[in-house]
Amino acid sequence: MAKRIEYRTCPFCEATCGLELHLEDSEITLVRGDRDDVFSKGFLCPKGTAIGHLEKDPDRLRTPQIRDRTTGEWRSVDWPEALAAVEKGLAPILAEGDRNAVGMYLGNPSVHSLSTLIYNRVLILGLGSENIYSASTVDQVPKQVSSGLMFGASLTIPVPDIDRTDYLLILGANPFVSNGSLCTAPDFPGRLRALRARGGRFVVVDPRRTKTAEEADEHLFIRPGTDAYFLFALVNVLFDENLVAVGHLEDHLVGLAEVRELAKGFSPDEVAAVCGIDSETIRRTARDLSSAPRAAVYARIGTCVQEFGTLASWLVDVLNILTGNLDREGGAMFPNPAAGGSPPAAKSRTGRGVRFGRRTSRVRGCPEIYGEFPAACLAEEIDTPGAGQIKALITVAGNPAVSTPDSDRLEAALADLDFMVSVDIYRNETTRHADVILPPPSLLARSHYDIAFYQLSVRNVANYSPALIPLGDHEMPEWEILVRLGGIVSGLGADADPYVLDDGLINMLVERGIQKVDSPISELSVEEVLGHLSGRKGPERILDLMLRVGPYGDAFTGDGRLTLAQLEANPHGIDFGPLQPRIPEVLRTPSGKIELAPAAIAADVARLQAALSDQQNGAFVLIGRRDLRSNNSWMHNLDILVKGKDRCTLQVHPDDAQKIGVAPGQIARVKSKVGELEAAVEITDALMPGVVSLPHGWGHGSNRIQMGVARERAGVNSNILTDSSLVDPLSGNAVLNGIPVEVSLAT
Ligand SMILES: Nc1nc2c(c(=O)[nH]1)N[C@H]1C(S)=C(S)[C@@H](COP(=O)(O)OP(=O)(O)OC[C@H]3O[C@@H](n4cnc5c(=O)[nH]c(N)nc54)[C@H](O)[C@@H]3O)O[C@H]1N2
Ligand SMILES: Nc1nc2c(c(=O)[nH]1)N[C@H]1C(S)=C(S)[C@@H](COP(=O)(O)OP(=O)(O)OC[C@H]3O[C@@H](n4cnc5c(=O)[nH]c(N)nc54)[C@H](O)[C@@H]3O)O[C@H]1N2
Ligand code: SF4
Ligand SMILES: [Mo]
Repeated sequence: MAKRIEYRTCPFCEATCGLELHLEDSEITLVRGDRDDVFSKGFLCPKGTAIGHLEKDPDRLRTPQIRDRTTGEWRSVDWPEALAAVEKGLAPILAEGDRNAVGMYLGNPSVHSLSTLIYNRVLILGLGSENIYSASTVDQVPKQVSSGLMFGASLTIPVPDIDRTDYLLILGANPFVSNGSLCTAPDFPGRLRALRARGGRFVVVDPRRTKTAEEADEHLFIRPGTDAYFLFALVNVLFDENLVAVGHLEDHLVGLAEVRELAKGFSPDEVAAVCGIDSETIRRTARDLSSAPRAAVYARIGTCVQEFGTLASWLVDVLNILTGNLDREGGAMFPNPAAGGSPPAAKSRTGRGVRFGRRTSRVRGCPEIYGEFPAACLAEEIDTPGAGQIKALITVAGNPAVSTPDSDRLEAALADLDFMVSVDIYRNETTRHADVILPPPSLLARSHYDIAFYQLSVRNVANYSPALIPLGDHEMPEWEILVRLGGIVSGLGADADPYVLDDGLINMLVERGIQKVDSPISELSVEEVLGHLSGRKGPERILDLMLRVGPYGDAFTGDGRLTLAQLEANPHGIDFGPLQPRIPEVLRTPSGKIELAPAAIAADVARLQAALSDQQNGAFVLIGRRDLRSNNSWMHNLDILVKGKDRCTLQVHPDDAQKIGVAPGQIARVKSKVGELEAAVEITDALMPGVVSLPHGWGHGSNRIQMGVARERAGVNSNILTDSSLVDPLSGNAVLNGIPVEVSLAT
């Protein structure tokens, strides 16, 4: 193998940048942005550059680990021993007859991996438990709920067409740092600068003057958690000033009159004080939005992890629709991904829409959303005795002990489980509670294709990265780990042949693919399709199927349209061009139209209205923040990313610092309803007065973790302060921003 250059899509965030990797045997010697990547064109960020450091990190687990419950000691074991231990731990619990006794938590990186995206489903099916949790409910699920109700499917989410728009209103997102979310756009900063360079404008609404806000044409400070009021007021102005112009959407929507009615109680004058944005600015923003030739409203996590997350997410698209900007160039558009998207609807153009609450969580009665319960309910489902209690947990690529609200309670609950197994690359705050940790192989030994994020992409592109190095001696492919776990939980046993199970899976998928309404392969037999797919196994075989039945696929005709082999021949990716209008073919609602005022959402407006009068001022509220060199909780063990000055600081506005009596560098005590912690103070006028900010994902102080670098720069876990009893009722999403806190000088 020796020295060579290979190309790979970076899996660390949603931007899908192309990396140019210089390899010497299995070692990365240099990382650059791939200038020929059809989408990222050479852009990369410090996290992408750090891939070599992650590969080399001595703390990254390379062999399965077992913890001795009496001594607390960990030892490396081989795969048969590890899997036997998992079987021994889970089998008796499942044998008692309650599938719900085993819960599962799926973390964020599992959406960034081809293997986990496909095979987590297999594991969930095999497990048959209702206790499924994921990072979605500390993140974007409000957007999935509002989009599901409006457009008919959970990932039918419009993305701002930032490359062609003239005006972008951004709320609760900091893409100069995060590189974008629910909007896959490598070099998001460059794209926003290009927007300004061509004479367009962008406006940022955020309680903090972020890097994105600094580069914007205008920044509006907003009180945390009040976006739904602000957005409703914009809607109110559009109706009030006769600026509603749905244009080409006219025949494709229902509920316009209801929205007009719902917005009546939210005039700029009524909401200005609560939002901290004066009413004239609100009116002007509504006019700017409506008069821009092409405009889009884009909102992200700041508008989701709050009490009115679904309402805010819904209002964003209401605005895109009322200004006629949905589904048109330069507005907010629906991608048409090469794999995994919604194919054009059948002729009737109606769908089943989405349904929630088919069951409710045992302790709190939270409705199921897209097959999951809120992560905010996980601790209580473990620590509350009774029938249906979670006794064992499987985690895949997640660190809920740091990432979900009321961490102290969850950590205590994890410590109390009868059995826990984690598929993870580190022994961290969560996985230290496991009995067995099963590590996936080196990233370079895994193939990659971003099934999830091309569904949310500002261009239709496809890029596949093959495995670049062979599996190491003690490594097991990530998909095989999951299939083996599936074998265990479904009673087939740890020794069930994963390749046989995988053959069963592809058979089922092919059968379904053939039977689908309007299937492009309805004329083929299962055997014929399997024949075309032979030569591949595991995730690659399934990906090939998905690509070939997708909108650009060859449908096994060999006519030159898309196959996995083609992507293999194009290591810089294939560009299918800018987004195209997709209404009505993309709609899956029961009416076949855009549901502008879904009943569940309309019913929640009363709660928003009621809260308008009891908004209290005075207390401090806590928000989070991200840093370019962090990735939630798990990249803090790479020295290259964490070196330099302390980033886990409590940011305080100068006026507030004076009130509290704290100076830069002093330690402040921060106390919420559920917890308290201490953090060093950083004083900055980038914050709105009354708002303090602490990043999430830190708190690596435990000597039971095996992350030497992270432990030295432990920081504090901000989710000790967040309250798991607070969720957005429509989506079950946790409230992680706008947390009332008391701040004082630590004594
Ligand atoms: N207060 C507050 N809390 C937040 C947020 C916030 O803004 N504020 N943000 C929320 C958001 S958006 C998210 S997405 C969640 C994230 O929540 P989680 O997904 O629970 O946490 P991560 O920190 O992403 O942890 C990822 C885990 O995956 C492991 N891992 C990394 N790569 C791999 C891999 O290739 N395979 C496997 N099997 N494991 C791997 C890591 O070691 C780590 O244990 O945090 C949320 N929590
Ligand atoms: N460098 C880096 N990149 C990342 C991650 C990371 O940890 N580090 N995490 C990845 C993940 S998992 C995700 S989900 C994405 C998230 O990507 P983004 O959504 O862009 O996330 P943030 O950078 O946290 O920006 C959220 C903004 O919301 C603001 N905010 C807080 N409360 C409110 C509010 O009530 N209203 C409004 N309008 N704004 C509010 C915050 O001040 C912050 O600036 O980033 C991804 N990319
Ligand atoms: S922006 Fe995201 S995808 Fe691009 S290099 Fe950085 S972490 Fe990787
Ligand atoms: Mo996230």
